[in-house]
Amino acid sequence: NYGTAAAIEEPIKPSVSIEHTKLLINGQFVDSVSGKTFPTFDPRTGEVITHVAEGGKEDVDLAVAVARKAFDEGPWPKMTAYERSLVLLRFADLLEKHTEELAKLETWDNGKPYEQALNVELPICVRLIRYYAGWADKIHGLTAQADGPHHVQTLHEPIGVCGQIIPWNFPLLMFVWKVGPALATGNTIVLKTAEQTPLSANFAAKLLLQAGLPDGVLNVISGFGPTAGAPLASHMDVDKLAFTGSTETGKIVQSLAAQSNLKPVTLELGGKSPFIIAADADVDQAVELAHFALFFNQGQCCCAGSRTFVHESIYDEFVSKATARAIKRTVGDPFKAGIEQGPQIDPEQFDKVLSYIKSGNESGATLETGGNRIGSTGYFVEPTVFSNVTDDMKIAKDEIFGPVQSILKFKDLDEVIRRANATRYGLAAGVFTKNIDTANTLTRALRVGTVWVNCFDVFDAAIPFGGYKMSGIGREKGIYSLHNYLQVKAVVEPLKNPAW
Ligand code: TXE
Repeated sequence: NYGTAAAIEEPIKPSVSIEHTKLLINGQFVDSVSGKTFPTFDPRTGEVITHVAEGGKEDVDLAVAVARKAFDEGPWPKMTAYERSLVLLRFADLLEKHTEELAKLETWDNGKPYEQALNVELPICVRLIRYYAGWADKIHGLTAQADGPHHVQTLHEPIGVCGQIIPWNFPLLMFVWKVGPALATGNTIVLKTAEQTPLSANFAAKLLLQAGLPDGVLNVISGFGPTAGAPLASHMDVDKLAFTGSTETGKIVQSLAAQSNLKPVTLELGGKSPFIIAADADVDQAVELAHFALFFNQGQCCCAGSRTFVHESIYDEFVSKATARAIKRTVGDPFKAGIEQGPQIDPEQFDKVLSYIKSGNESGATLETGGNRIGSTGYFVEPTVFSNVTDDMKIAKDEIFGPVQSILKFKDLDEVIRRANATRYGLAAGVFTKNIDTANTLTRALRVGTVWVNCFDVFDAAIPFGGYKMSGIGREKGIYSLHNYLQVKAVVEPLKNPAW
């Protein structure tokens, strides 16, 4: 019963005002040099929410020059680490104070359930900023033993001006994942938001200014990939690039970085994560977790458990229960209480998801439920389940990025390890079993950046996240993210009296 989607004919109007639609450069919200703007849309209806300034190369140049000055002349990198930590702590307090407005903007611009934005994502953002505030004054180098009569120390210094490009699936979360560690370590930033979702990051950037961030330390450009993202990736005065998005665009930005000034690049890209359910699993619990692993955030997660591997002994029961769970999923206006699934982000993603469903049907997978658009406005897709999916099908190989669960059958552990690893991606995996040996075997054998055992999508600030293979380079969150934003300087001094 997908009747709830009818609610979108009368979309709930969010009670939040949109104040920041311009580019943030040097502490001021300004028009773009070209004066151009572009619309951002409500995915529930496809209607325009507002127009935002469209940044281009000239704006990126201005923002980088400002960030360069703020880095070279200070005060940010030269402030005490404690003062930087206090700015981040005040920012976290402000995020907490404005949680409802931020969550409303996030749902309006992105379509994700408001309850998810408010109760899950915003608290994670606040916690992550506090986590990196805690690191700011705990960054220090080492002393090393040299063979000769030398005193050797390492200084861990900020890397400089950081270019950061973020996607639309978790606009605010991606914003804090990027700026948290970069600011804690004393860098300055030019960040480009995704063209689909510019609103919440602008609001959050304003809060950072209120928290005491000096002008020019964080500059935010809204705009499109080729015209605003590419000039940032290829800028000669950007010292480091961090990107989250598709593997295809990841290749482009890495190549732009290499062809310009060889700036180091961290990439967090796509995935096709296996979720492996062993024969001993409690089927009801496995169904619920596998459902969450795939359908969370409309299936628009880089780490979505999008290949559900189920042991043959429980396969039929699992398929029938997973289908029942998908049918029960509440889809509708994401501002409505109790709604689990809102619309896909935009017409491109909506068409992409429907075309993969078509491909699943054509390749011989069994469509258990779903498969269609819901309603006639916005980008709502029925929760869809395919069984009898085989490894060679496109739906088992490509990142669909939508609410489409593909259930595959396996016989034994060696076989599922081989099949789970037979992909160009390596972002994450889920393992569901009561057997510790099965869990240990799988956690070691899977070539992925995160293995969630009997859980999924646990995103504490301290847990590193990133991919093997074509899912990316480097890790975000935790202590690991700090390394992306630090240079190591070796300082070598002769010892006058080597005996001491
Ligand atoms: O991604 P893009 P899109 C995957 C997912 C999705 C597909 C396409 O499968 O269906 O990617 O989504 C900027 N130079 N993910 O087209 O293009 C762009 O403006 C510099 C997985 O939205 O990678 C945006 O800010 N920048 C993913 C950002 O890159 C460029 C999240 C991401 O957009 C650019 C999103 C260029 N030439 C999509 N072209 C994840 N890892 O979570 C685009 N951009």
